[in-house]
Amino acid sequence: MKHQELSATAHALVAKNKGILAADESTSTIGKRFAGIKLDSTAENRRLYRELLFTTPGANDYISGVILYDETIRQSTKAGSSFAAYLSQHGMLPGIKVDTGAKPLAGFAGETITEGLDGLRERLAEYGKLGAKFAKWRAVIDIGAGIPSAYAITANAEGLARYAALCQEAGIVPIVEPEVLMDGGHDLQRCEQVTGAVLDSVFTHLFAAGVYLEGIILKPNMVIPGKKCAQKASAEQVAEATLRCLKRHVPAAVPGIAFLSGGQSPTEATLHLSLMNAAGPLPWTLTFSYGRALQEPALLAWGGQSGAFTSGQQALFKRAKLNGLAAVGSYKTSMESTAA
Ligand code: 5MM
Repeated sequence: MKHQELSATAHALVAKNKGILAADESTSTIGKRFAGIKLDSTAENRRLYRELLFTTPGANDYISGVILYDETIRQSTKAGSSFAAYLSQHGMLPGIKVDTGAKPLAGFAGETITEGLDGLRERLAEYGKLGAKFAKWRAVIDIGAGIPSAYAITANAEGLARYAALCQEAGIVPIVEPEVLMDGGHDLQRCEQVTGAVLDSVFTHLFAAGVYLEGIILKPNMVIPGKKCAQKASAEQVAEATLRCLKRHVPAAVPGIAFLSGGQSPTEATLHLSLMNAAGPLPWTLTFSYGRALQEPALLAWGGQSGAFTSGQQALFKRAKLNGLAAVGSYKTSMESTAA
């Protein structure tokens, strides 16, 4: 029974035309985003901004679920509905980030290990009561001179597998997010090699931990050159390398792959997704689980100004709609100027 529920939730998250809004910025990250629009990061401003996102008219046509942060899942709309209840009532599944962040990995300079396993069983039980149907844990792998080490990859993969098993025990679908960062000067080939090695290790550990693959969502990076790499890749090359890497390393039992945007511009992230979906039949559904690539235009259009609340919502709606089209391979860059 639990397997059926997990699989149903996972499939709902990657329903046709739909993807996930990542709105689980920790207090420190949302503080940096607000600093960019010169807005104080108070609990009320964070609540107001999340209300803007979640109550965007029509967003539920393209957004299947929203990843929340611990503070956010305890907050409510101005009208008094908890965000989790509001999202559920509007056809969007509430999710929760449960890792406690990537911390320096002892003995491995420049590498991190994602923490948050202590007390996770109890926290998942509480989040379940608060309405969470899925969860997210992000492991971070950096590419640089001599890194990533085999140990950092293994340790992070094991963390993801232990988290995923605990989620499924609680009836919560785990989003498994191993992010290979696009910082640095590495080229496309190096990103493909590291992403492949990371995915191999992740699935080896998920299998060893007995995780039910039909009841997870994978949230990977796309295969893309580092920001400082002189050799740029075309959108077609990114799509081709990403698909090749995923086909080689992700079992067909996984129902859906929902990409992170990782610092790509909103339009790049949409185009890459659409090209992959236009490339033909795939073993899994490919969609988005974007944070910045969905939110950036909305945050800028709002700018913390009460008179611009609707403009912020329109900007989010536009990105949600275009990514919804990309999730079925129907996005064209010309739609950027015509989409409402
Ligand atoms: C929304 O950002 C998430 C939270 O990050 P912090 O724990 O650092 O505050 C982040 O995990 C996000 O869900 C993923 O990286 C995808 O977001 P992007 O912006 O890369 O699409």
